[in-house]
Amino acid sequence: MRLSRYFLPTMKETPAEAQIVSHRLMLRAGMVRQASAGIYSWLPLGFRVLKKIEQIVREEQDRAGAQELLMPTIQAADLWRESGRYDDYGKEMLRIADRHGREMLYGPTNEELITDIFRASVKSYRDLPRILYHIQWKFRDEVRPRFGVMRGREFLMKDGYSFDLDYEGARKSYNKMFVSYLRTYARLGLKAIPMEAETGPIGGDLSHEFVILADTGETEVFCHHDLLDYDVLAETVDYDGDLSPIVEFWTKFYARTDDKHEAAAFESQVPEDKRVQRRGIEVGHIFYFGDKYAAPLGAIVTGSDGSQTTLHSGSYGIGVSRLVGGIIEASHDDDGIIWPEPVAPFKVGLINLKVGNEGCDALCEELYGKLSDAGVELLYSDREDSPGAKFAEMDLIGLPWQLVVGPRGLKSGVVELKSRASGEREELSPESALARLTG
Ligand code: 5CA
Repeated sequence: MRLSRYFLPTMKETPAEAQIVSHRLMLRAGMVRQASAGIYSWLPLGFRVLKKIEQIVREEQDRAGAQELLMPTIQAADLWRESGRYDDYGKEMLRIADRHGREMLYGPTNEELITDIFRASVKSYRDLPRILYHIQWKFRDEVRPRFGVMRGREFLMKDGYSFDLDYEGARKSYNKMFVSYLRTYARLGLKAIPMEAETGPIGGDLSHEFVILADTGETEVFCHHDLLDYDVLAETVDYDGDLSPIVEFWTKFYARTDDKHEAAAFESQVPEDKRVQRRGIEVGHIFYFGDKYAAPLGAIVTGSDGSQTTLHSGSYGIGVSRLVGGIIEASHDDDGIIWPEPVAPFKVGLINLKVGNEGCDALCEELYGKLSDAGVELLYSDREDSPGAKFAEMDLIGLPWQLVVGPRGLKSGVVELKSRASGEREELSPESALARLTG
């Protein structure tokens, strides 16, 4: 993509309304624009990141055996009356009437709707277990939407739902999601720690929040430092095997959010030099809630012995749009964003320091063509701005690699390759730079 044609409305000034760094950088880097309080438009650069995150989430859900579907954003109030949550949800639920005066709502979550789909079509234990998920916009009329996409009113969530015949089966599904979440966040370049947590309006008695550490996080968290040192992706996972050892490993350490924290237990279970007390961002939350929805909605199947059994379920959420802000909170410097490569909107920023110089233009065109042909996603800074402005813009939008072509290097046959994360610069021949970026 050529910058001269790209819609990238970056801002030099720091927007006054943004209180935290990720919100400031998302506005400055032209990733989002506020449409109204807690509701955002995703501009091309931000949308690319959102899609990358979504795709990694999808791949790890699929790998764990979950199946994607798509449920609507608008739901019927009557279904929520069956579970009793229509009244319980209070003002956080956006309630709408259609032209016939029928009560509808913009879904804050989907336990009722998925249970409705399930009860209508699944009648036998033979059709179990199943884990279904979708990636869909939610609306919660938060009292205090803030911090940009971190606490929005409209936000993108991956929400998955498991259906099993009994507790043992449900526990296996829970473990699959637990392990797949560890992998998902690791692939996003994050260290997310599963923590014992309250279940809130979703309900149930078994629940973990996945939290990344960040000073701007809304929750206070307490955990054992060893949880931060573990390399999740080092081992391959067999989702058909017994996952309980992995879950037991992660849950044997003290890790709790402030709602569940007990100072005495923390001090007795964690040696002083291993105690981590920080703020964190909740990037996912998983719940086992048994028959909380299946019972009132009548999601019943015939068991192998012919008996009628109510389904056991859990739900599993990932804050996809919140993750965009969360990743920036975890990965930035004074100059801007530092995207982990798997979620970067483009891998390379190609910088032509002297647009109009024949040699620079020709080499840039060649590199642009070859990198594009090799499938490398790149943004070509081809406008007649000053070198300083070009570098500042590239640092702000945080692409992992900057490939710099200038008249001085051209004379000695070299280009410069800069890593945004380490700041290291290297002079290379154009061929070696190409090999590096395509290899
Ligand atoms: N039905 C369950 C799981 S599928 C559920 O709704 N869980 S939740 O309420 O914990 O939300 C799941 C995730 O969505 C949270 O962990 C968080 O990362 C994200 N999330 C929740 N509220 C917001 C919000 N207002 N803005 C952005 N992300 C949010």
